[in-house]
Amino acid sequence: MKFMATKSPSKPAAPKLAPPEHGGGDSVVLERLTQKVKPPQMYQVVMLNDDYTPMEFVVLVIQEFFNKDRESATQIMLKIHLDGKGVCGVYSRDVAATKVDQVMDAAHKAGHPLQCVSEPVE
Ligand code: TYC
Repeated sequence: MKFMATKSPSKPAAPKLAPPEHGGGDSVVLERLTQKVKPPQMYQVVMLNDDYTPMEFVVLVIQEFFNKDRESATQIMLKIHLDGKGVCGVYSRDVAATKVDQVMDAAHKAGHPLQCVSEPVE
């Protein structure tokens, strides 16, 4: 089973220009409005602890899919091991979903029960 927290995208931003104003003459004034464009919702990829996946496998997965050096990957793995879960990276929704798929696929192929989810960042 795949776990992915999603949120449907919000409506596109309003038009950037106010309607033209006709002042009686030939001229047309295009008034520029303040844009209200919000940055996209970001998603954190959270890896969960279990009792069976080897630590070395988790370190290699974090290095491979989250572009961490061995030192950082080991620290993240140990945090997950001790706290029950840990953030491996923060990405746009599609990239986060791809990372989850890659991790779950690698774990499944290796026969490990490693679980990974993505969730919106507050
Ligand atoms: N708890 C596992 C063990 O002791 C190691 C582990 C760490 C597993 C992180 C999963 O996401 C994980 N072998």
